[in-house]
Amino acid sequence: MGGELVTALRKEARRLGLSAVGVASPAPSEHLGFYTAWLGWGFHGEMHYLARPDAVRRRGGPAESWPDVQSVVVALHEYAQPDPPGVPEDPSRGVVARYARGEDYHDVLKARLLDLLEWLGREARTRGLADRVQGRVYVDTAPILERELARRAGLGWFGKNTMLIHPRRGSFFFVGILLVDLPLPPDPPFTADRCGSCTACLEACPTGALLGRDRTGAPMMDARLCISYLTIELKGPIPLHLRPQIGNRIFGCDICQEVCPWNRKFASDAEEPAYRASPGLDGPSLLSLAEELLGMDDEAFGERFSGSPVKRARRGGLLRNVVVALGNWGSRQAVPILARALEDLEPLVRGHAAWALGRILGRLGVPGDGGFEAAEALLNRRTVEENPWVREELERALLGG
Ligand code: B12
Ligand code: SF4
Ligand code: SF4
Repeated sequence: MGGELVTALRKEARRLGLSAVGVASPAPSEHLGFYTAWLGWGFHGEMHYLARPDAVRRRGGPAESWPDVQSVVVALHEYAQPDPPGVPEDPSRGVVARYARGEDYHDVLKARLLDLLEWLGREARTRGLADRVQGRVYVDTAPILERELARRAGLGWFGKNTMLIHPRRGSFFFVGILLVDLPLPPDPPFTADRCGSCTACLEACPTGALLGRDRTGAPMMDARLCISYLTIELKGPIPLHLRPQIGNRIFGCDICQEVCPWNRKFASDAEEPAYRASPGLDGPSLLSLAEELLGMDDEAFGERFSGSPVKRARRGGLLRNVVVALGNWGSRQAVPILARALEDLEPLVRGHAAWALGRILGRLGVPGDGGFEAAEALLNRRTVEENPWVREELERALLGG
């Protein structure tokens, strides 16, 4: 009986636009030990919310979040889309990771899961299985090991890039969790490792964030090195040696997914219109975006990016990333806008602008085309700059980066 309901549930999920659904038992986590070891190595960097004791405890299993849970419904929602022509090859344009080009997935997927919960309640009543079904919906909104549950629900394996990979869909999807107080027959867990001898993601990662599998088979990442962390989660300065590696990625990173043969073979453009790129996030010109951001205060930024994942970086963080990308472009055309960024109210922006001008100076030399203007902007700022970290960046930049 429950089996028929799950078949109907999958059909309804497809009708709602979800890509795949699986059911898992709410048993305690098998990966919590790995998770706490990962925290112990410090690989989470400044994502302190991951290490809060209450949040670690709740990762011990879905019942820690909601004691009434009897089954876990895991849904995948695809967001794949092609890069716009010319991107990422053109260094004068910024790359926003696919997941962040459209509307915020937290809202989109949560709404679909609430619809699914309502449907499940109606259906269980009609079939005489329960008078009502209660549930909880989480999309990255509670301390739950979402990917472990997805694997347990039979939806895929952990690739060496640490992504959950579905054998016929690749990995460009979000994971959403619906806990229900209705017993449903669980799907068999996905036990195979389909990466085989492939190491494409490990080789392609520009910062060496992917460390391969440990003895137990768990793929490991030092998140402090991941461009996604550096451009979204890190609120302070980006470590010097990692800035060049970021290239023109201004929000998130998809490289270890782009090179994965499972995405090359199976990822297809998302059906969900809400995930399509919104204007300005589809390979924007770095110069125009920097211009736009420099002309905004925090409030205007919040309005401009309302409903977009990009809002998470805040104005200063996004501008920091754009300024780093301008330095990596290294063109004299970037000098005037970087000279403006050197006067920004936020020290975070001024310090990275100094670095970017230093890179251009180092490349072109003082007498070079644009080199003189870069040196002049740095020297002018040095006479008035009071922030010790920005002063340090200025001194280094004047020595040519
Ligand atoms: C923190 C976080 C990040 C961090 C750290 C990422 C990481 N790999 O740990 C940063 C900021 C770097 C990040 C980046 C991205 N993220 Co993120 N992130 C999260 C978040 C909030 C928590 C993940 C976490 O706890 N990591 C810590 C590790 C230790 O736990 P884990 O990844 O869940 O699983 C580990 C164990 O299960 C273990 N394991 C696997 N097999 C086995 C076997 C055994 C025997 C054992 C013991 C252990 C074990 O290995 C896994 C990886 O190390 C989740 C949402 C959530 N609540 O789960 C989203 C989530 C993982 N992110 C997601 C996405 C989309 C991204 C990005 C693609 C965004 C982008 N384009 O920039 C990148 C991808 C980078 C990458 N290669 O991982 C999706 C992933 C969907 C998928 N297909 O896998 C999630 C699930 C969000 C969602 N709800 O859809 N993210
Ligand atoms: S998202 Fe980018 S930086 Fe992070 S592990 Fe993958 S390739 Fe490396
Ligand atoms: S690129 Fe290769 S090793 Fe990396 S996740 Fe994909 S199949 Fe696995």
